[in-house]
Amino acid sequence: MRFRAAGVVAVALLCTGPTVAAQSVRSGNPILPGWYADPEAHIFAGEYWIFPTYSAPYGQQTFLDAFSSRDLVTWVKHPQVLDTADVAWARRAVWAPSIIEKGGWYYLFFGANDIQNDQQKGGIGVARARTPAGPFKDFLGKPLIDAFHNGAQPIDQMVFRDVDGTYYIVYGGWRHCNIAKLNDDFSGLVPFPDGSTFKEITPAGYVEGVFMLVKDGKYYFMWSEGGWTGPDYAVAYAIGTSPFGPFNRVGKILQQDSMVATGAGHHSILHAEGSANWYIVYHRRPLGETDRNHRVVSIDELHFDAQGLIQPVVITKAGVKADSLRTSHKP
Ligand code: FUB
Repeated sequence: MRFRAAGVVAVALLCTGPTVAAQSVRSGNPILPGWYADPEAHIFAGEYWIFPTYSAPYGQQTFLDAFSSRDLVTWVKHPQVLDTADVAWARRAVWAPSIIEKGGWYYLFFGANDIQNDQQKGGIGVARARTPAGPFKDFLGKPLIDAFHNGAQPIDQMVFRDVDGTYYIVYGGWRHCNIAKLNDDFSGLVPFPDGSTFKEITPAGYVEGVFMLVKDGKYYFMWSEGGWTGPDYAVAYAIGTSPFGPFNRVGKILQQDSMVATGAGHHSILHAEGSANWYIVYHRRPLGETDRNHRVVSIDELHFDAQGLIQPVVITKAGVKADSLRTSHKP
């Protein structure tokens, strides 16, 4: 099913050629149809992909849809790439997918069941498939992380590949964030040299929704803060010299705008290697919406200044210009 955002602005100037007209098309916001949240955006095999949480009451969050695009404007829905029917231990609250390709497999890490204590079954699981469109099947038959460590609820994971090729999982709700090292086939965790498996790297203000990237030797640690059910949900960030921090808060980069939307948070960053364009993909609540689950996925530009600081994001209804992977980016 192909979808173009309702707000798509096609400013095709009458006397210009097709190139200018194509560049004038904008994505509009939101970019995905329906209620979705916690989007993680990627580029796989020459296409943009977004993996969001299906933002419904917990009992209905039993699957994940994915979306692909060649230009950030037209999105194709891939329904139910993961279904709890294929994950014996997961029954609800399937949240915040994080996906990474390795060795011909796509690994999808997800939270399930929203466990409140170590006696409950659930946590962070791994499923894998040969294509980003799935179908993803449970890889371990049990959660990868099934308990609280350092106070972190096992949700909101992100898999991060460091510049030396080491893969880490960073995750955590309830105001605590841990980092752990993944083993080669993502079937388990490898203890650090000091014997610990989970290291806490929580910056001041952290609530949930961690996203990490490395750029020009700087480790950017971003997170969501405020309550996700309210208007003040926001994204802040810190910069460190390694994935272990220490991460000192720099400031907020994404928040509500009373003219555009409320509750802007739980984001990811999208960037094609060699491109000058950086994007932030996030969820927000349309003006006037107060239902906690009525969240929509949007995209806007992200800018770094000359010192590498992230400039506050201007959230928009127009979204971003069409950006075709085939034409605009160097390999
Ligand atoms: O979508 C469910 C939860 O809401 C996520 O895990 C949190 O980060 C918040 O966005």
